[in-house]
Amino acid sequence: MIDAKSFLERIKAEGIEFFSGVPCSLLGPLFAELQAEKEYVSASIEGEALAVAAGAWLSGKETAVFLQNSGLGNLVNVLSSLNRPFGIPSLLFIGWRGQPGVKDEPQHEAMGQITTEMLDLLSVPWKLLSTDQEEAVTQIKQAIEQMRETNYPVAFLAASDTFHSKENGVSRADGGAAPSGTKNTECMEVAEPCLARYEALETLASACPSAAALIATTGKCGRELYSIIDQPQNLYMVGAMGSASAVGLGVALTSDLPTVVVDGDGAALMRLGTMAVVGEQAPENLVHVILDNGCHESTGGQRGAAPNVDFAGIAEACGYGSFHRCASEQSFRDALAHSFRDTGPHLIHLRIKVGSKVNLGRPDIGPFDVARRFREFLAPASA
Ligand SMILES: Cc1ncc(C[n+]2csc(CCOP(=O)(O)OP(=O)(O)O)c2C)c(N)n1
Repeated sequence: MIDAKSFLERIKAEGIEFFSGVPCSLLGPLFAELQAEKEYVSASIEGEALAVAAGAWLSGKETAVFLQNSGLGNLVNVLSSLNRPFGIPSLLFIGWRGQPGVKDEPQHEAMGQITTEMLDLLSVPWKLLSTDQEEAVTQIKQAIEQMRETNYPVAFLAASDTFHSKENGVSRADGGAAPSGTKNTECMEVAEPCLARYEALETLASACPSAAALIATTGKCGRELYSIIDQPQNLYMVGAMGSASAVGLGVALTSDLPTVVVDGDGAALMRLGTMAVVGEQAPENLVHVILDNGCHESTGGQRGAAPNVDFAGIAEACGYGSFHRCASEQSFRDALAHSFRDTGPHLIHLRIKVGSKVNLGRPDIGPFDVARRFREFLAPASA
């Protein structure tokens, strides 16, 4: 295994000065170290990370971008129409979820199988990163030479257990300190957040009309909802990070039932444009709840792209019918009651504490069956 801290030092010694990325739990120890770097940009989506790195290269720096292979699709446009024509190199470190032969979650299977072919198709040379530190550094020296010659990114795939951290654990600890500096804007409820995600989901589950469809975002949100209540109208978005609100929009536009999207701040930022589409389409039955802990808690608590985002203000600007800023259980309950009573779309921005249920399991119903159960609930007979 490679020690993340000294590995990063070695990369820097080779001339890589600027870093960007979107967290991956396989690279958790590396992200923990990156957070401490002044020259690290926590991006909202992988293509943005690569484009920010391109900007840094244009101003004279050499760069590395860190991501999960589930975000490889989000890189394609930037790779092919920015890095390629402009001849801009970068080192890519990609956590390889769903690596063939390695047991992983179903949402990682398809991309795990085609990751190397995707890179081949995009003409990105790649190597499996050695788990031996010295060998890995040799690989990286070669890759840096190669990217300088080809003026194009070179990638490393990191299998699980490639990195460890002497100083940081794998879970909350590897996110470093909890994100600080959450701004109390005039309109933000001044109180500190008092609910954890699990408690917020319990409150939500108890306040939802029995006929409401519930779509829970990628990561621990769906897993926690499942552990609170598993029911046919729950859709656990195990993958497609950022797409819960778009799926919810599709449901709300085509069904009369109240439709609740439970988003994370990281996921909402990854596809922020969807809020404009929700505002424009204006489905009256959509309740969009953003549980904002200011970090990517599911992958280790890395600080998010923008801890001070006023999601309610964005909803207002996008034309949502109502928008609520909450931090307490009571204000959340009030916002939910209002949202289930009045005409939407509604946005509830609930600031929550960092932290997850201990010994959290995973749904033992797979995504294929969840989708059919959900569809049968919304449209009996068409599943
Ligand atoms: C495209 C893509 N990039 C990265 C990931 C890895 N990933 C899974 S959950 C998650 C964090 C989600 O953060 P947020 O939405 O704020 O929810 P929280 O975990 O804090 O509840 C990340 C980065 C992913 N699944 N897909």
